[in-house]
Amino acid sequence: MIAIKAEPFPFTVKPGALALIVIDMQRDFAEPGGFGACLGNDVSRVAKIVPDVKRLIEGFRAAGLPVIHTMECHRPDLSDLPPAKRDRGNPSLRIGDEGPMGRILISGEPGTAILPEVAPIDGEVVIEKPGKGAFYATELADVLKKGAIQQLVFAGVTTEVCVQTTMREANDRGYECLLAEEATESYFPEFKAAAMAMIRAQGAVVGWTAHVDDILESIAHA
Ligand code: C5J
Repeated sequence: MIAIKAEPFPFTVKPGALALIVIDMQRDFAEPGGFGACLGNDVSRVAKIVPDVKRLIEGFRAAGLPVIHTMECHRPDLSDLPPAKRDRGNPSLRIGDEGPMGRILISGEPGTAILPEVAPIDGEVVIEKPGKGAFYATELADVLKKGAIQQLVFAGVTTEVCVQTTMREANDRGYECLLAEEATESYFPEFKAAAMAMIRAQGAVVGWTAHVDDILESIAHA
């Protein structure tokens, strides 16, 4: 039996049932001129986790375990962008507007792409999602069912928005969820800390948290 050292207690790995899901590691959230920066955020915080996300991905690939990537993005005609999402807040550029890396958060645009260091390789599933959660209006549930996946390790950004939303959706659907601490980030350190604490509270009410080194050490034997 393989168990990952985790909080609030060890995460027992089910053979053949574990996958990594990397949430929204896109240029639009990590680079100046993208959506994250247009909202006034310090995007260098996201860029800093790239090496840890990369080694987690490489560990899953080396162990022969599936890696799934998500991208927050919308159709060019904006038909999947509710006005309530487009009009929210006061960004310098809104979703769909032309920016320095192409149209903000639009499928196929340069800025919407996953960062090259953590980009998918041939055979890996990429889920394009119009919402914060990766189950809403996507094929993710079918992909997981087809792969007999029951457990998900989470990485990516941002911890308290798209990562936490997807973890909660997955938890309600019966998946066991583990968040990789150094491989996730928020624009707000206090929100990351709060999300980590909320997830593992009350005996793992949403899931577990663990260090990247401990996950890699365990999956090398999975
Ligand atoms: C946000 C995300 N924060 N990927 N998206 O708007 O977390």
